[in-house]
Amino acid sequence: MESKESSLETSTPNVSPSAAASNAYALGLTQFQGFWIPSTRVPTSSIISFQKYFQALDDDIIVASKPKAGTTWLKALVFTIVNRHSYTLSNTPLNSANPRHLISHFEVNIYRESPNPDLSNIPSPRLFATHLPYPMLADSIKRSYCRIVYITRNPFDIVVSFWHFLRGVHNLPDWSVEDCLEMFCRGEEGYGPFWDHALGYWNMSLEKPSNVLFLRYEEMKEDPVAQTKKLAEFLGFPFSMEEEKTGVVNQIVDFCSFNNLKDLEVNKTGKMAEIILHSNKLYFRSGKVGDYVNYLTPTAVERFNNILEEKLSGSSLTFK
Ligand code: PAP
Repeated sequence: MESKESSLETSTPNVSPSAAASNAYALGLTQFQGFWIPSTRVPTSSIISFQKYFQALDDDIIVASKPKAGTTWLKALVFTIVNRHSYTLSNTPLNSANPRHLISHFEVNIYRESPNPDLSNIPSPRLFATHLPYPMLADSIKRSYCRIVYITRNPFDIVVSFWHFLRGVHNLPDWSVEDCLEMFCRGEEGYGPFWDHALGYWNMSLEKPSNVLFLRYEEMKEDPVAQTKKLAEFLGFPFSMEEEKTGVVNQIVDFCSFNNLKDLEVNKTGKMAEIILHSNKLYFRSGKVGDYVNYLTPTAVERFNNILEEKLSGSSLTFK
């Protein structure tokens, strides 16, 4: 499905940096069903419509994430794995469309554009995405056997990635990375708190491992071939021995890599108009693990780390 998505999930077109530093409402966030929703971009009415009308099919595939956790990468991989018998890497739509245009978000695109869209003509398996936390998913998803792939990332890198993104989209020269981190410490960022978002999917991945796969950006960076094989297996599109022998997995990994995607013309110069116009290239900044050390002081890291430890205590979920 073609979408007109931008992925500015936590902002309004007129963010006030000083107010934003101290007040989630100034960032256009609304507390809804226990999470902070960027309601100027994602009206709560579209979430309610999604919850009310979406009818999951057992072979649906849903890419779930918090913004800046690796959504673009995971969408590229899922799309390529599932469609590899329909498209070669030379003629895949990914050569001319940013991954976020190929897998639409329930809340950002589909149910914002229409309260009860007809999704019955989408070829199977239908691919969807969401930034919503697990508790906010439509009940039909929770009752079905559809597959959810969740990606998370070291939250410090998410903070830095998000801060860069927001500054790139808006003119926010005075909005510091410390202000951004403060938001995350309070759990008042879009779709936050971070810990509750991650815990929801983590717990479901333990409870229903054949329906929820929990991936980490860092592990994908460390061994993308193994993680891509695991992903394909989970999605029900495992690689054959023949494909492994002929290097198909490596080719897909290389195609979906940061360096390849960022150099595609569509991602270098393409733009996306939604509430405001912004460039596809904002989704490809540095693609590194641990870049936060260049932006956050050890004291700031320790402060957020202590909060995370407390919030995640009692669970088996940890972040290095
Ligand atoms: P979104 O949820 O708003 O769509 P998302 O794709 O999750 O954003 O995050 C963008 C981050 O993923 C950027 O991280 P950075 O700011 O730390 O650099 C971006 O560079 C990174 N990214 C995008 N594509 C890839 C890829 N193919 N491989 C690895 N990282 C990627």
